[in-house]
Amino acid sequence: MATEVYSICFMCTVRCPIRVLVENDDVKWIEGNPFVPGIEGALCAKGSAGLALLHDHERPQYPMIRTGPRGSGQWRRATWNEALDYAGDKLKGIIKQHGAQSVVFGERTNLNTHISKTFMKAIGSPNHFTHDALCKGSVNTAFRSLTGYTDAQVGVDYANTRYIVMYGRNLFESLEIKAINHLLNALERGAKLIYIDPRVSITATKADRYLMIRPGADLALNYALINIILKERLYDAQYVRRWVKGLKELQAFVEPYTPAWAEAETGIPAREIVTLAREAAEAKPAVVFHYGYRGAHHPNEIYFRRSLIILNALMGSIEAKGGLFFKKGPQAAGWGDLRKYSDQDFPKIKAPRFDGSGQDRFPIADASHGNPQMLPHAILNEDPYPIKALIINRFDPLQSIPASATTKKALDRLDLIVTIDINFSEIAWYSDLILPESIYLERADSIQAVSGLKPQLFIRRQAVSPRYDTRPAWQILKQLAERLGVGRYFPYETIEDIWSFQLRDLGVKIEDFDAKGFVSLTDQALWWDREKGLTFKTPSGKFELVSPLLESRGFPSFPPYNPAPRSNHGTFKLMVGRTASHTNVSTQNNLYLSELVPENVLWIHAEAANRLGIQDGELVEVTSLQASSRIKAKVTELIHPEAVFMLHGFGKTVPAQTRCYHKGASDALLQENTSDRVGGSPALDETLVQVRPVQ
Ligand SMILES: Nc1nc2c(c(=O)[nH]1)N[C@H]1C(S)=C(S)[C@@H](COP(=O)(O)OP(=O)(O)OC[C@H]3O[C@@H](n4cnc5c(=O)[nH]c(N)nc54)[C@H](O)[C@@H]3O)O[C@H]1N2
Ligand SMILES: Nc1nc2c(c(=O)[nH]1)N[C@H]1C(S)=C(S)[C@@H](COP(=O)(O)OP(=O)(O)OC[C@H]3O[C@@H](n4cnc5c(=O)[nH]c(N)nc54)[C@H](O)[C@@H]3O)O[C@H]1N2
Ligand code: SF4
Ligand SMILES: [Mo]
Repeated sequence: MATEVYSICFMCTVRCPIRVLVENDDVKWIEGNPFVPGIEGALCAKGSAGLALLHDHERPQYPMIRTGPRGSGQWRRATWNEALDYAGDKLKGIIKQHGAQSVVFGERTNLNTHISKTFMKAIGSPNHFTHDALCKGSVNTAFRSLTGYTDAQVGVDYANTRYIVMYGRNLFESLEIKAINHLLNALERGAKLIYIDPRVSITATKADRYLMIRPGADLALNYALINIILKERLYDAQYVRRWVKGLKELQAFVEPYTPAWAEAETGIPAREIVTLAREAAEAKPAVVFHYGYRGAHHPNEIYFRRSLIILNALMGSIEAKGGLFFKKGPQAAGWGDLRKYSDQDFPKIKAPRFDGSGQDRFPIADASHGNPQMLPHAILNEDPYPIKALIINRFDPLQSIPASATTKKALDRLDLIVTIDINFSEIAWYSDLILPESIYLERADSIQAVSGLKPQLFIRRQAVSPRYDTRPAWQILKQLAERLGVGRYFPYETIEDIWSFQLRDLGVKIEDFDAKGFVSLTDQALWWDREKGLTFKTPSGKFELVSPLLESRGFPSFPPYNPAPRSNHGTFKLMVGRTASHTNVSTQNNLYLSELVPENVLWIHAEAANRLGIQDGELVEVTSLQASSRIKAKVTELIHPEAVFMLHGFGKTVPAQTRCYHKGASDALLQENTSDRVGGSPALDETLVQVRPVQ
């Protein structure tokens, strides 16, 4: 008999609600949860490929202890007890000799992050980091500097927008299903989409207007847009008067940045810039200047992201239907809050963080996430102190931190690397111990509260039993904590214990999820009153153009524009991005997805290719100051002549992943590890490379 299990997809981080058809403890079918507005049965290619992941024998099947040199692929099978004892003993020795701060835990934020944080607080180390800075740290800081909220507390009302401008937010490839469905509906109703990118992405092909911009010059475009909007009084005067502080300063600052000036910097004709400003203003306040998702492109990222958020404020679109909104949580809908284990009382930690997050190095970055790109530096230079052990969960520092040759050198200095993963990732293969997690279809996880206009709760229920000798991370971490003498902070045995702990103050029962797999906490979209009810969390309670957060740490709110470095004939800016058929660095070995997109290629402009004697489909060598790699060329007119582009996540070196082994090139190997020191993100699209044909 087939049963239906409502759960949450985890083929990528978007976590769409799903319905799984199960028969004889096997998954027969996966589809989007039909009851969730915006999902209504939809699933992307990656979501469907969860079936291939479940049955993949090329994933770790039991705990493994390294027997040969790191990365040699020599392992022995261990029992869970043996593996956990091994990690526990090593960690105890390291903590005793070097202090708890010498242990770093890195993960991609997930439903159990409150449990990972509990683990680190319990052992007394300040060094838990998430991927956030590598993804959107500068967007986070930009939002905090203007509104007091993080980017995670803000959303886009795609469904009702009338005019949306996206700068390299390649939504139709770098997917969020709900957002796409809502936007497609809005476009059908006549909304306009303007897309700006040095490369003609799939989203460009869906746009009403596409503007090819010189790489790294978006801030110049935005300063010119602000210039015109202020000069022609195209802004929402009532909203701005009521909520925006510092307009005079902004006006004086943008004075020299005219559309004619921006044309020279961006390559976008001045009249196009003026048209964009006027069209957007006509649709206000149902306008979105999309603030982006991966905001890790250039060293001035925070100022670019600030300029986007400022454009929304000028349009009066913050907390406006069809614009941006502040996400409302369970409490805003009259319920209690979801509890977290990480809110227990822990002994105070005195040591500073390893990465300088919220301290000297990145004074205003979000220290609750940290700055993982500092890991290699901190280990290699023992700055600020020795780091000896790394625990990794659902994150791959060897592909997700730029300049991976340096990362590898740093890893060589560690006494212990433990990886919790579902794949033989680059980091798993380079570890001393692999603790394999059960995949999302084989496990249940902590309940998820999704804030928004209509806050909801979702639950990942286990669809089938684990195919192999694997465990959920919440269990692994508790069992490791027990070996370190801090098991008391993990007062649960089963997932039901975790759920009832989480739900205790909320007013929702676990049975409430049964019918549809989720709980809606309100029927009404929750908007704040635009005249009286906006609550910006800034010192003045307003949208602050001149930012105390920035200025108190010596950073200007409006630094003069620095031209984007011009690549000359010999070099190109290396841009990176995603495809609809893969998730960052996770799915390249998936049976179905590796068939759809087996390798990455290097987009290069036809004129440049011609000059260099490069033919379409031929192997080329790409060289940066960090490394050289070989990859096939895709010769095209659809990219700016100063840039080349490759997909992120290829160039794998783990022989156990036979389907993607040595396919394409790794962007992380080529990239420089330089950062936006104000906003906190690495500059992943800033590396200059040379390209030559392989003879
Ligand atoms: N060079 C370069 N670096 C980048 C980027 C880039 O474009 N280029 N992009 C940045 C961005 S935007 C982001 S968000 C980060 C993402 O960085 P990562 O988090 O490293 O990337 P992911 O592919 O999301 O996931 C990484 C690991 O999680 C494992 N995994 C997947 N599912 C599970 C699970 O259920 N349990 C466990 N334990 N592990 C699982 C995968 O096998 C994989 O090894 O990278 C950033 N770094
Ligand atoms: N299918 C799929 N969907 C995903 C993911 C995935 O791995 N696969 N990952 C998720 C994650 S973690 C993230 S962060 C998001 C990322 O989603 P997006 O932020 O949309 O990012 P990317 O796919 O990295 O695309 C970056 C785009 O920026 C362009 N670009 C590069 N330099 C510049 C520039 O100077 N100016 C402008 N205007 N554009 C530039 C590139 O050409 C590329 O098209 O996607 C999410 N969704
Ligand atoms: S976007 Fe696709 S892969 Fe990501 S959670 Fe949704 S269905 Fe799964
Ligand atoms: Mo990301």
